[in-house]
Amino acid sequence: MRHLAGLIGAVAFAGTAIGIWGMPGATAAGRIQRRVAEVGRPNVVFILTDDVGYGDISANGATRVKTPNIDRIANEGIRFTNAYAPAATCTPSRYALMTGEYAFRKQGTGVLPGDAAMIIDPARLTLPRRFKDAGYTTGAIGKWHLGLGNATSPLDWNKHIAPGANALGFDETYLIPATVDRVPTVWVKNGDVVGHEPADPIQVDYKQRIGDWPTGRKNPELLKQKHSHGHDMTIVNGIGRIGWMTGGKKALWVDEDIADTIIRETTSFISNNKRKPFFLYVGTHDIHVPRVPHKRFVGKSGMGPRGDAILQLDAQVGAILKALDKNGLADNTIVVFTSDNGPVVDDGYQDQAVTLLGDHKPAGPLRGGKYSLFEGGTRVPFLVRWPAGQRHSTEDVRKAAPGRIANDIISLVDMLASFDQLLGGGQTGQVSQDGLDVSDAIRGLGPGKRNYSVEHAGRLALRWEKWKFIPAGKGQAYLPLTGTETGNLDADQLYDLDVDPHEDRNVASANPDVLVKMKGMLTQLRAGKQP
Ligand code: NG6
Ligand code: CA
Repeated sequence: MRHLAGLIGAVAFAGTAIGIWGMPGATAAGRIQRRVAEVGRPNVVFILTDDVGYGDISANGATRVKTPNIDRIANEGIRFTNAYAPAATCTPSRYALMTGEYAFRKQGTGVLPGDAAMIIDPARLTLPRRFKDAGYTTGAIGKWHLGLGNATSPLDWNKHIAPGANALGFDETYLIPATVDRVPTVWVKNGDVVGHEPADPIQVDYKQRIGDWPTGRKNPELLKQKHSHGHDMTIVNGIGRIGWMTGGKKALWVDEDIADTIIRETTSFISNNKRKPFFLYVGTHDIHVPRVPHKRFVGKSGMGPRGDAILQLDAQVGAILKALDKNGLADNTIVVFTSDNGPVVDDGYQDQAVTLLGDHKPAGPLRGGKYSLFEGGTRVPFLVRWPAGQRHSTEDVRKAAPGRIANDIISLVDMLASFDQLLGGGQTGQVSQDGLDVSDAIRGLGPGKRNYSVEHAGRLALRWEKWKFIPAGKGQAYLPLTGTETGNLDADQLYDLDVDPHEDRNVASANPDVLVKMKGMLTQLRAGKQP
């Protein structure tokens, strides 16, 4: 009898628990829509930093450099320890974020030159398009690096440039076309070069020198920051770039002011749109090369320009958080802070990053960095704060406290599917879809649907549960110019990340069954199937 009573009690309890969630049931979609119905549609500020490593912020353990504003997002929200960028370089990572499709499925999605055509088809569903379709105002400010214009004619910087980010669903754009180390070194606002003068046309070439401006190769004495490798073409603002350009003198950005331009544009976007839901994508230049922070930050980290750029990045985040506070938007705005790929110390300029690094560990406890198949290549900071959505009522089955740490595996390729759920669901099935719905994890009600992640650095590796598999492959094991351990080896590698987060002890031969399973998963994934 006692057993039976206990059983009935358990059933009754389970019944209550289901009842709490009402008819959409305990699905992520049901829960998130209920929350949105309660608190109203949240704004989203998605801060995608450049080359910031897992260990580059104090929230993730950095001690030599302090990032109080970035850490505030973690302290008031959730800090993920197993979040992945979809690739170990910028363009493929951002492609996957915007489309929900891994870049390895599409040719031509490697790191792009500054005059490349846009690699995303305007006809497909994208992250900004999903928000725009839902009635949001959408903006993109900062680094783009997904190409501009179409492939049928060469990019003309002296005319209105289309299609560009605006054709993918962004209402307002204010962009660094590619990277700051690539020409042209100008801002593009809604498809037009800011400060362009018809009398001084801009010409850009990535194959041969164009115009008569000095180059880093011929006139190194003109450089204020010398290159260590590459970056020896046209000199702009005392810095050698990738590619050649001439013209547009009034339009050229001043590297030292880029962070302040991002602050100006983001804070005015936020205050202009405070009365309607918005999605704002912020691509910081920091902490990519060239690292030339404003003089307010020079010398402040004791780690040279790379550390100073981290402080400048923290100030940009601080300004964004302050703008949300000031406009009364903090409670129902989802703020994400993450990075497009892992860290690199020397990425082509002599900026003292190597000599002043000391005991700072850009990738934290992880091995490798940008360009690498090891965890440091793609495991990135991911902090998310949504006070109204992460504050759970007492009925919630799993409660999240502010400052919570989440170990759930998530990927930036999941953002389209996850925000789709937030907006009511149902649209992401339209496209080839690698993303999974991790909205529960983002709300602190995890786990999300993901227990694996593809790691893409030229070729593919796989994280699954606690395991990391890097298939045997040729290629350099070490890139001497950047000091990167690539993860390439002539034999299969398997690591148990629970006990060996730094991927030092290859346990492939002791775990043949795990290897077979993970090879099978990769085969499925390559074929476009969920494993
Ligand atoms: C490399 C550049 C590097 C950086 C990278 C792209 C050289 C020698 N190196 O080719 O400096 O620009 O491309 O970085 O040119 S990313 O973060 O945009 O992917
Ligand atoms: Ca990058």
